[in-house]
Amino acid sequence: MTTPEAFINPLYVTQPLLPNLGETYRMIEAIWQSKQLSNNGQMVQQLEKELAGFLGVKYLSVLCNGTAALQIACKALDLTGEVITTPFTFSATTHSLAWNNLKPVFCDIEEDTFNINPDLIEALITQETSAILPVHVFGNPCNVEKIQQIADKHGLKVLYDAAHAFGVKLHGKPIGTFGDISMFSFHATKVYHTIEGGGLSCNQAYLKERIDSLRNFGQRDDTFPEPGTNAKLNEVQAGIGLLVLKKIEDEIKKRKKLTNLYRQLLSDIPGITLNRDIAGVTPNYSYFVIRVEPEEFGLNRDQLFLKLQEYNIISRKYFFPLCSNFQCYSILPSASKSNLPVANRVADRVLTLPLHGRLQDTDVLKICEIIKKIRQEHITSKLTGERTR
Ligand code: T4K
Repeated sequence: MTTPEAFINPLYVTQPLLPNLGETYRMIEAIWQSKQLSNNGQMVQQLEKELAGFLGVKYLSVLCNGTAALQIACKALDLTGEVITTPFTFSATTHSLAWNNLKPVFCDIEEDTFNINPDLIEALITQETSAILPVHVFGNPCNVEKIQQIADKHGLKVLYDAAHAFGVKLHGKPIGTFGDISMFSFHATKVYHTIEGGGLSCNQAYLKERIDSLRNFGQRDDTFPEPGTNAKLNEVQAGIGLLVLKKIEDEIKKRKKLTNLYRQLLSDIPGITLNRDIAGVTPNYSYFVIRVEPEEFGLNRDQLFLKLQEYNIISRKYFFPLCSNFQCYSILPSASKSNLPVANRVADRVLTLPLHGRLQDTDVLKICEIIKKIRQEHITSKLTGERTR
């Protein structure tokens, strides 16, 4: 085996897709000339139009970030009481409920998709339940059909956290068309971004109107029928979003190629399992996630994470710790480890490796060689230790 050296510069889990600087300058110049910097200007309106087209959704509102978007979606849907959700997600999903005085009720996840397990949802429904908040984790669509059947049967709303699922389709149907509202994150770490930003898609005009009013202080013309907040996206970020959108298809193509290379090179390592394309899904290759089984691999996920850092490979433990194990939620009855065995097992084993369009094939080759080398060295040192004992 070759002995790969550490990367000279850190290899991050992601790097933002950057628009051409000349084009960015011209975009900013146009905004300067218009002197409209915020409050639903030209750029925001154009971005909403183009994104709705790209995402194939009927209505789309852009907001200042995905977290504020989720918080506003809870209000727009008049959610009350309890909301059934997944613990295997970024903190923002659960926090958005708590910030609306809603009680998160954690449901365990599926072993293969890491998404909420629809077979376990009904048992968690009470008189207080108003909605289900599933997450399309790493861009893999949830079982939307089953979730909708449950929601319809019990009169519940469905709010999807589609933060990772920009451009994903299921059997040709755009991901943002399922449920009552879907939230997309346009953060710099996402496959598509507006530096910071978020989007809410929905199929009904009254919801779009309510979202647009809630993000703008609750104002409708000169009236204030309800209290809102300020969650608007500004013109410069919307302009960046328009430029990034031009590059998104090429970015996804590059990520697909790198993902396939990773899969090819990591497929035969004992104890490493990989995420696969799911039948009927048009993926966006937003993350490359491996699952480390310590008994077979030799090292556990945390050991591998630290070893990779020695080689300047900065992976991420998405999503560890589980939201249900946060100090602020662990007291909830649904947060108990016995209620969430799969989520707890998965959170201890997953690792997200670098994936973005500027990564080279040679980088992926080297990362995979390093993972193999780390395992080999561990096995060799263990054997040597046993022999000398
Ligand atoms: N729901 C879900 C399921 C989510 O995953 C998220 C966000 C949300 C809701 C909320 O959406 P937003 O309110 O954020 O729109 C990151 C992001 O901050 C967060 O947006 C994201 N999920 C989460 C999964 O990941 P960190 O703490 O991992 O970010 P950070 O700063 O460590 O970035 C990771 C790597 O990316 C860095 O090592 C370097 C690189 N990077 C990052 C930034 C910000 C860059 O190269 N340039 C940059 O500008 O949370």
